[in-house]
Amino acid sequence: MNINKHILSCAFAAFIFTTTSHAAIVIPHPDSINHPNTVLGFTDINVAGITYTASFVSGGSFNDIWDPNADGDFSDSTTGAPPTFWTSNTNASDAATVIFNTLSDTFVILDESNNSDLFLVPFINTNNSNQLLAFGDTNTNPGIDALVTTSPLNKNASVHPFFAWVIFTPIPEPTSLALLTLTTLPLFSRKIRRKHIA
Ligand SMILES: [Ca+2]
Ligand SMILES: [Ca+2]
Repeated sequence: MNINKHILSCAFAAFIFTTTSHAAIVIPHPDSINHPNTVLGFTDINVAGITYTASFVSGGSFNDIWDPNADGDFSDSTTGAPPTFWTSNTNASDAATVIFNTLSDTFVILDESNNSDLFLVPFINTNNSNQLLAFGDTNTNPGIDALVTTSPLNKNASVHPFFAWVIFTPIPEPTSLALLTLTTLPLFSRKIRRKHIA
């Protein structure tokens, strides 16, 4: 093992042991009886006070999901937004840690035939706008895991189908839903009343 690798593995070990997080809830395979260890994603992932659902997308390039016309702008993103933790590697790391811990040695992602738990949570590479960085378990073997920062990846490079990109979607909190109802209902009733008068 060369010195760089050794320093790197020490850094990763420190990272793993100093990060704590709770496990997320598994989104199982639709036929979970025959595919008990295959997951489509997770829900109840809490990062910086917001709760998310995470879904996996197998293979393809970063640009296929977030920047199909490859102009560096996310306005054409298939998710309707930039990657959720694009500008916060702390939050990307926290989100990746929850996924990492929940996958443990138990689960594989999307398709058993891939027998892979390799996932990538992308975040900005400030040194090169054509490339990204990601947190993830970069060893496909479900029994061998290490949460690491990847080497820079080209945004337009297609990855193997056993690589899974992670898409996060915020889940509205019950309180914000209630607030939304409280603030929009009077508006609606005012509109209805006005209509009535007219
Ligand atoms: Ca674009
Ligand atoms: Ca692994």
